[in-house]
Amino acid sequence: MLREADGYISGQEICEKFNVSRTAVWKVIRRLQEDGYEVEAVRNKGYRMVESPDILTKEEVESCMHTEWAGRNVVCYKVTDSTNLRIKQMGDEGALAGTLAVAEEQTAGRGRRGRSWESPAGAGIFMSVLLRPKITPDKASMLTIVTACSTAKGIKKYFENEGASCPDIQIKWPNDLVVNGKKLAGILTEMSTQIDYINYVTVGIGINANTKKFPEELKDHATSLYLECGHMVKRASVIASIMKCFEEDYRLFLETEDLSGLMETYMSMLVNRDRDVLVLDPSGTYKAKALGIDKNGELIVRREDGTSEHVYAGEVSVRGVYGYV
Ligand code: BT5
Repeated sequence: MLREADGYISGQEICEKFNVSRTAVWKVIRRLQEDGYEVEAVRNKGYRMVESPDILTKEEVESCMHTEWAGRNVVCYKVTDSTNLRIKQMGDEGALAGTLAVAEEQTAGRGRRGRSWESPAGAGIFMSVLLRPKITPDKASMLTIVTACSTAKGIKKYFENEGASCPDIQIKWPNDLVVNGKKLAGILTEMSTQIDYINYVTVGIGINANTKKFPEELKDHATSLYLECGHMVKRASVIASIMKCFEEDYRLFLETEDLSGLMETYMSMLVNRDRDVLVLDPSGTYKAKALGIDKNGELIVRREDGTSEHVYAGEVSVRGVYGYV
């Protein structure tokens, strides 16, 4: 109510809405203040929320969320091993599609193919969402592309709503968001399947939001929203903005079960487009020009002999000829 109110909201109104006493309202206001919310209390006017802190509690994240189903049921952890593992467990236990796990810190943050994701306390966004798409398992890898698209758009929308200018976010196929050639975010899509049936999909998103410093081995290749724009972001609002874009992009994806509705946006952000890349194919690395993606999310490259290939993210990675992008 405080967040949605335009100005002051009277204690009486809150009491009536929740059918509680004035003292109960005051106690909750005091707790919010202890959590870092700046709530002004003025006699004869009521309460007004002046500022909310950058914390990731269930209440904070849910009160920012404006979606229909994605991220409506939020589970927050101060510390957990990996939000992807938490969502997998909830997926096995029958949780609803859209359930979102968010952590302030991960002790075993995971990247693709056994790599790890640096997840220190307090500054990053580490979240995973549970999906139950009625598609065949071979189509699930496209969800990484869908999510990369929504994450980039969601971050841009967040800055737009704040009236601030957004760093130039690009996508390195398939799953990295980059700014100025450095990695800002990564996506990890995992699934539980039968032979021809998806039980559920876990989409994990890691974003360096307010990170000020990276460990030695990452500092040349990693960046954060804070480092790029010079001020802190409200992580709960960023999460809500991404979920809003995701809900729309996911709907578009399910309509055609391919990326035809999203390709144009994805390609407009594709950092590799029209660039020379090294294709790290298990049968040998080769140099090619990246042309774009097809509607299945494969990268179309032109080899030096003029032939084109569609490369699949599950099998190959690409690097810039001179470095990471
Ligand atoms: C990814 O893997 O980029 C997927 C990252 C997904 C992380 C999220 S956080 C929420 C959810 N729960 C999880 O446990 N995971 C997901 P990949 O493309 O394999 O990239 C991993 C590589 O990125 C590492 O080997 C490092 O080189 C680099 N890296 C690790 N931490 C990083 C960070 N915080 N920022 C930038 N680069 C990082």
